[in-house]
Amino acid sequence: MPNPLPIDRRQFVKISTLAASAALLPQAAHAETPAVYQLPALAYGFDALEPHIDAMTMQIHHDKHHAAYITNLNAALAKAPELTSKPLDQLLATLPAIPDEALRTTIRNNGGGHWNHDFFWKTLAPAEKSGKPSATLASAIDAHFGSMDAFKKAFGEAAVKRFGSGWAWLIQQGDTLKIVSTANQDHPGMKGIVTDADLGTPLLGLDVWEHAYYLHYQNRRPDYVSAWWNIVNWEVVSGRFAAKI
Ligand code: MN3
Repeated sequence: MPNPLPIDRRQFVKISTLAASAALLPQAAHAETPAVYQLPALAYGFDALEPHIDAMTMQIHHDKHHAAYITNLNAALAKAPELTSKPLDQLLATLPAIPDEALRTTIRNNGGGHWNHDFFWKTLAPAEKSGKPSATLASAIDAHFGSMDAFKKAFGEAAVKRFGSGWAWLIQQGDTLKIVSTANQDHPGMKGIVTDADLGTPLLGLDVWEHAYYLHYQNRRPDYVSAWWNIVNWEVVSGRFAAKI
């Protein structure tokens, strides 16, 4: 008499595994969704930061430059889907683990570009909403730099002295505040690239690429840096700081 069982155990295990995989599919697809990066909308109009940053600069900066970083990042990740499971900040923190040098460089430049710009837009506000640092952040700035004016001077020097394109940053490292600058689209969290140590959490970042200011300020980067203080969103910056203490 033939075996009445329609499937043997090995087949059953295989079918069960397939069923389990199918059940997991929607979850897996969901987990991958954030890796397809999209251009975030600004919380204010292109002209909202005038006269400190002009509307055309904002529009080109956001719609063309930032968009291009995202397009290039998505194109790179489409060829390396195994990298899409990591949130962007973790991907940037583990760049040396990407063996393909061309891919690593593309993600360094464009992943950094996306992260830095997303952070930058959120750090800005129309001048009438710029506000002030929280009391705890203000006292930490006083303690680390002597005064708010001394902090602005030191930060401005880091921004102006960054040769070529790059960023100036205020970083919180434990209970210490530091000013650093990075080249190109490098991000302070790029371990093994920008730094071997953990630099901490960026609180404030200033884009000093010429595309950020050239239409209005031309070669006068120091004027752009001075004007930029008028449109810092201190509520957001203070919130980043408060979240760490
Ligand atoms: Mn830029």
